[in-house]
Amino acid sequence: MASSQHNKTPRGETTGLVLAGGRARRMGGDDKGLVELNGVPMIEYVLCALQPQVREIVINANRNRERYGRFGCVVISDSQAGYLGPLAGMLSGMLAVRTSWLVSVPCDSPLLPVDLVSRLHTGLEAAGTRLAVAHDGERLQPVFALLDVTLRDDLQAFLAGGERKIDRWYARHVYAEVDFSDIPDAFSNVNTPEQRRALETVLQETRTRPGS
Ligand SMILES: Nc1nc2c(ncn2[C@@H]2O[C@H](COP(=O)(O)OP(=O)(O)OP(=O)(O)O)[C@@H](O)[C@H]2O)c(=O)[nH]1
Ligand SMILES: [Mg+2]
Repeated sequence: MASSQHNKTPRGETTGLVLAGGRARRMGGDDKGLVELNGVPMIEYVLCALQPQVREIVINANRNRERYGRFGCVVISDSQAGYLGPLAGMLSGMLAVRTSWLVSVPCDSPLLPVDLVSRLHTGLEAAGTRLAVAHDGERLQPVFALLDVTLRDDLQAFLAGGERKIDRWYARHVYAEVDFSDIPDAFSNVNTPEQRRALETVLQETRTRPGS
């Protein structure tokens, strides 16, 4: 077990949550985290990039739990059934973790920034907020977020009120928008078979494998 001193660092106090609980309708309903990019499940790229940045990783999946379990992480399903959207996954993560902070990332962004967590923490501390969200220079990337776990009661009440939209929940809070305009491509995500093929080509050209 890591020492208590180590755990007081931002990394030591942050759990990674990989959101893989969606329906992937634009991918024909395939379970996106398990869809392969050049022969490797998409989620493996995300896990390799995130692992050095956090204390532990939780995978949020609503299908194929056994297969996701083979990646060596805790796997949790949404605490509320019905595919209520990414906020449902974030709440499930916040209810499950043992750290003070949760960083959420989607399973379909294999080029995830290797300094995502440190930059989100820096932005959050500078702004003195409980929530920090990535911005790629053009738009907010709402599922790339650092959350203080004490926000869970507010999120639970929001969802219990029938709300679903992530932007509307963020609008209830003061949050830090953290600038990643120097690396906008790091947020490329794979929603369709065409995007999958295009990213496979990029990965081949740059000889990118998980963890490289
Ligand atoms: N836990 C959970 N995660 C979700 C849910 N809906 C979407 N997500 C996640 O939110 C992230 C961004 O969503 P999308 O890229 O639109 O994925 P998706 O909803 O599976 O795909 P589409 O059905 O094609 O929109 C992905 O990591 C999804 O796994 C949900 O109902 N529950
Ligand atoms: Mg997506």
